[in-house]
Amino acid sequence: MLPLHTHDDSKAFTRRWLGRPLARWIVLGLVLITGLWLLAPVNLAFVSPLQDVPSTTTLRPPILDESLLWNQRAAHVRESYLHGYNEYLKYASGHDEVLPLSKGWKDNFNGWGVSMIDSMDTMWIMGLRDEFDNAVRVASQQNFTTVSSTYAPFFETVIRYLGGLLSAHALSGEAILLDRANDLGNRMLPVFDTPSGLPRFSVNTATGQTALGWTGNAVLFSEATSCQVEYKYLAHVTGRSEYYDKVENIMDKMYHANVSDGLFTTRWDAADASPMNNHFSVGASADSGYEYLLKQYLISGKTEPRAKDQYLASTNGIINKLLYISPHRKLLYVTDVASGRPIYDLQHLSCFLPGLFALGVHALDLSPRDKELHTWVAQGLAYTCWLTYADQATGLGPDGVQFDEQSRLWVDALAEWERGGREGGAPPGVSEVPEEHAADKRDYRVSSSVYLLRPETVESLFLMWKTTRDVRWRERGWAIYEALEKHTRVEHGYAIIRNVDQVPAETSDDMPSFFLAETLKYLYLLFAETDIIPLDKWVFNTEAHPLPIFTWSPTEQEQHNAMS
Ligand code: DMJ
Repeated sequence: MLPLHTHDDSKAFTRRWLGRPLARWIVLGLVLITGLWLLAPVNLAFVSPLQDVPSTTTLRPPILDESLLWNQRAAHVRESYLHGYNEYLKYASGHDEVLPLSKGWKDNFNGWGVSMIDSMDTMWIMGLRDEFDNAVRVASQQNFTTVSSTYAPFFETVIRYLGGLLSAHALSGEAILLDRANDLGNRMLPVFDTPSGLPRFSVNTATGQTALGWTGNAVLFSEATSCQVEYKYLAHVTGRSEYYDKVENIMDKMYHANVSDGLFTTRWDAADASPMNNHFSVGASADSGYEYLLKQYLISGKTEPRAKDQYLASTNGIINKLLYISPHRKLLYVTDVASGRPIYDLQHLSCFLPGLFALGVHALDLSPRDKELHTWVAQGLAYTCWLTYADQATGLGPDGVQFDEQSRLWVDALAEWERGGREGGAPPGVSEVPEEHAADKRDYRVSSSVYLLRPETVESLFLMWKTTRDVRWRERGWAIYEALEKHTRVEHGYAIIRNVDQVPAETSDDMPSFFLAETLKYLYLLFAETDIIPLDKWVFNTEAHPLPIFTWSPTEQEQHNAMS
């Protein structure tokens, strides 16, 4: 048997080796290679910050198998989904949402189990087949009728339930899910029985009676124009043109409305489809209306040119009228404008917009000028939305911020930069400034400090990553995921927090269904290495439910053209 080396033995062994000329050359060579490797730019980033490596991007040692790392990260998100969903099943099964602190439940969306139906496609995408099969069994028993005097809110029921069922059907092929979607879509049709065809706020799905909501006779732009993707897909798969006619009539009214700059006010009169106020926004009351212009064009296999033309006109209006740049940090943001005056706010809800612009650049054949502009908007806005997270003590983003009134219209700053010969490389609002932890140096104050587990920023990060392949968007998503785990995960699910700039975070007793349906789905898809939902084959509804792109048959197209 060979004797084991002692400490002294090994010293003598080393001396003997280095005494040989060949060994000396080998050692020298290895030292040289290591030295060169350490000086490589990728490694320098860990020693001294390079200018083009923003401090807000998580730096970590390079790893050999990037794919493995990202798939592991996706697996973490799947575990998070299971934690949230299992706690929902344990304490709120059959109800809409779990109350994660008190182990209670609430029925805020008709009591049909929205957390389950809203996230069936998440289960499918994550490969959770047992959970999915159980959900199909439950959904197949659901008759989607409201009890006597209650009304289903049309917009929320469409985006969460109808969108959820259709997507789960499209992904899995389960016929019963289409049957249930068709039944629900049909039960909601009475909402369109208004003089203009703009939908009423809610409907009793047992009796067909409809009701006004908190806005009275006014219909919100987002609520009137965020049912088209779902109903048109339903028309396509069932062959029922009535579904198409009802929702295209609304678009027809909007295409012919007397609006300036391609922008739609937030309130519309159900009597004659005329604008009722002078408030413009891409946030609350408007958001998905703009989103669905592009998405109707894409889901119809680019066979609805009116939707694309309106998208281009509207994005032009957004660029010219709603984009502002902050005075010191030069942050690009999108504000509401009321009676011609900017409000200087940025809502979390508006942070879907950079992702929409990125999708437009990716999917449309834009003119060179539009391509350049839309790319800048996507980058600048996505970065600002991310910074509103990175600036805070928790690393999570507030529901609303109020910018400094010294902000300027972005197009003015842009024109100045172009007149000056495009000095400095990046246009104003597009360079990436560092995060800022001092509240008085941010160029904005937090106006709504809660984080409601909303998806819009991670949705945009997902689309930025998919359309640019710039890994920094992915890394930022990971930083948000880590913050979510640290500050919102509780024993019985995930809980919204009261103040994003306060650590330890104080949680509140709510876990909205869109956390399972959207936030975790977008994070999972951002990290998963496989392109599970390719953007040229699927279109996400505004609740993150992917629906397949289709084309209208020539006869259908003829019928549609006759309508327009
Ligand atoms: C979701 O229900 C949808 O994304 C909707 O379009 C806007 N608001 C919530 C999430 O914040």
